[in-house]
Amino acid sequence: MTSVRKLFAFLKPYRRWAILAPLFMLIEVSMDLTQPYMIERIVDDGVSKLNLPYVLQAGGIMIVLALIGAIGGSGCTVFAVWAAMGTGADIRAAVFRKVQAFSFGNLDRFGTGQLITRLTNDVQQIQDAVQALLRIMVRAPFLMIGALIMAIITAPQLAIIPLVLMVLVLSGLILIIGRAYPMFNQVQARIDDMNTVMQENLAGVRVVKAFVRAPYEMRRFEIANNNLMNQIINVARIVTITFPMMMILMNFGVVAVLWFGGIQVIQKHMEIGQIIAFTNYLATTLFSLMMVSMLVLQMSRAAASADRIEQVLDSTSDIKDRPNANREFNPRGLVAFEHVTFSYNGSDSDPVLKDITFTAKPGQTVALLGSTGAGKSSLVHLIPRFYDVTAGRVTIDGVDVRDVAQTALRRNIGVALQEAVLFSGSVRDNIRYGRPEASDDEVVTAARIAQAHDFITALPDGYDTMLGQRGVNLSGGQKQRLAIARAVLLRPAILILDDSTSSVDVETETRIQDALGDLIRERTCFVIAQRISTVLKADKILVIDDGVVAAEGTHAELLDTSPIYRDIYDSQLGSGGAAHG
Ligand code: TTP
Ligand code: MG
Repeated sequence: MTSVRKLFAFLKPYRRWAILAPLFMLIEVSMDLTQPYMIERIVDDGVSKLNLPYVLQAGGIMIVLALIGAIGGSGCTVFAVWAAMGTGADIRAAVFRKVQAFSFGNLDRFGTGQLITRLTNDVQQIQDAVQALLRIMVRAPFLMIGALIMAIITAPQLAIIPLVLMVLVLSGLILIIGRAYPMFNQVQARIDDMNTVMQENLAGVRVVKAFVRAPYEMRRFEIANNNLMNQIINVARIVTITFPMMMILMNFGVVAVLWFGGIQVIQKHMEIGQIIAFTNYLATTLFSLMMVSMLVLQMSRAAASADRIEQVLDSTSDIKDRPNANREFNPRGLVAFEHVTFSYNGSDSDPVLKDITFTAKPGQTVALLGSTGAGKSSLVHLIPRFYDVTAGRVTIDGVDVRDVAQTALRRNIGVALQEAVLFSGSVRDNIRYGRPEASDDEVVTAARIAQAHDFITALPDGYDTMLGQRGVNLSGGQKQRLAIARAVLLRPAILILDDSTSSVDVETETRIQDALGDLIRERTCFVIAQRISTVLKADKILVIDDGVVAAEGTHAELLDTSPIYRDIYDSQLGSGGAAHG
């Protein structure tokens, strides 16, 4: 419940509406409370005494009061909606902002499906709860207490009836809520599961189709979907007995009122109008009590959601800027790994990189070669600090990357990640993603270096062609080339190309390398490759094998000294392979 209190901070900017809503509700409640009294007057003073002018006059007053009440009610609703929607939007923004600050490690832990649920469904729960709270918080208790007092004033002889009923109802509600609360957390967790299946399926729909796994995916989804349904039914089963229970108690109450009240009327201690008003007040009391209980239920569901949102907001990124981090970092690009060991789950799991030491100087192209899973991507991810080393250190121009502010650090590093991800938007916007202010000339230059200019100009709208959701789709190699252009456009001190030409033909790859030549003359360039042809001209080749540097040198040196390199060379370009270069 502490998280609920924390989330209430988000209501603060909207406190004007959050205060006005209950105030307007007070107007409606007071008007509602007068209605049974007016009916009593009309029955006992008007109808019973056949006084028509009195009936008309009192009827007129009733209508006016009802109108005032309606204004109060609508005002409350409007203000409550403003406050709730504003709060919801702010929470969503805060969660989104937090996710932007997440490290790769945080993202690995939460997973996309969960983050989506928390950003949508969980925020929705809170939004609904705030709205309900602002409308019912005042209405239900005031109506309940007001109606109870009015009932007792109307017929003190019958006061025991509502009091006994309320005790019974309250004990029932406490039992129900106590059982329902823990189940709401389960509901949200099932929504997580369903979103994860759905999100994975949509992202990988082509693979699903290619492997004809739709039936399997359907089953997976069905299971998640049914689990969710069953969990909601479980909660509902408990919650739904509230209403019948209330109705039964209420009917008992009415019978009791008519029974005891009838005796009083016969003995001339009470009038009929009093009994009508009393029954009315009794019904209002119990209905309000039920509203309070529904609100409490909704609040407990919102509390479960609030916890989940707090988990996101409270999780600190494991990659943080140090307090005195360098924000004006303009290195030349001397990258050094000093006895770097790294594992994805801290020091307790097997390291994927072990005691890596090497340097890459400005102007050098360092190639990383090695079989899949050897740790090449993991290694370069340490340079922009996507993850932190477990032991040892990575320095740029002698400065530990952990001493540099992340934005300052990453401004100097252009990365084309192994998986080329483009955004919906124009080709141009995709290329200048890292530097939106880049001129059209710069975009074209970058595209030319990446050998993307020709195919871009052949697209229907050239650089303005829209990609993604409702736009053109590109081939794997075309996407890779845009990703290279995007990295190149930054003109970074350090350029990292992670298997960026794996889907590009060898000839185009050579042209990209030649074109890069000018650009990287004073920069440090990391090239990861599976193909040996990609690395032939590198100034330094690191052969990575199972997380260690197995050999280091130029192509010519390695041919002589490294059996592993020799093997790779022979298998790809040697005797049997297609000769190249
Ligand atoms: P990578 O560094 O991704 O291996 P790689 O880049 O050399 O392979 P490829 O040529 O196929 O791109 O992975 C090294 C090891 O780390 C591998 O055993 C998988 C593991 N790993 C994780 O545990 N978590 C992760 O997020 C990643 C990326 C890898
Ligand atoms: Mg890789």
